[in-house]
Amino acid sequence: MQHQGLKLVLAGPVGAGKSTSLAALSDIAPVSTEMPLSDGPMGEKTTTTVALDFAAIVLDDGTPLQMFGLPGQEHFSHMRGIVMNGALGVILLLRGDAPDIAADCAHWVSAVFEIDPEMAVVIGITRTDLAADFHMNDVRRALAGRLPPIPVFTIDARDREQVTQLVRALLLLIE
Ligand SMILES: Nc1nc2c(ncn2[C@@H]2O[C@H](COP(=O)(O)OP(=O)(O)OP(=O)(O)O)[C@@H](O)[C@H]2O)c(=O)[nH]1
Ligand SMILES: [Mg+2]
Repeated sequence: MQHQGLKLVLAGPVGAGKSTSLAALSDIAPVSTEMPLSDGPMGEKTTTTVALDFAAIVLDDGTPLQMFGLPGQEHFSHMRGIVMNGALGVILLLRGDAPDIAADCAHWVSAVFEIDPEMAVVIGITRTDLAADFHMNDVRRALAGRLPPIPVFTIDARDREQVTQLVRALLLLIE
């Protein structure tokens, strides 16, 4: 599978922008499993991923990647190990406008390392433009003492350049 590209996974809670960032990266529409949100729309977001997203991507420098997005809902947590199997790295997306980003961060970092304690991870905080009081320190505190340190960036999941930078940061950890 290596010649088809390194396998990377997008993880994180509902609405963090996993499907959005994969669509931003990919020239063709990713394979997706979107279903209507059963509790009704969350703002502009009307659907949620129920199994996985997938896109084969070639970065501008020619690097081929296989990228998978996880479902954020806890209901589908059994998909995480299946989708992460064979992955070399995880991009953890967190909502900057969440009520308790430190708790989200701690929860998702544990969920990823529970599946693979050696996994390379970078964090992207999305939706900070919508967050009245987002503080990077809340995230740093949730990660305090963790070795190796996990790089953290703020990104807009709709912006291809910003998502690409996050992918490159992850590839640097893997190399
Ligand atoms: N304003 C703003 N909106 C953003 C930003 N990043 C992502 N979004 C929006 O946030 C929503 C993210 O939704 P999805 O991409 O479906 O989220 P997901 O992580 O795939 O969620 P599940 O599949 O339900 O787990 C979309 O409506 C995006 O347009 C940002 O930086 N700013
Ligand atoms: Mg999704």
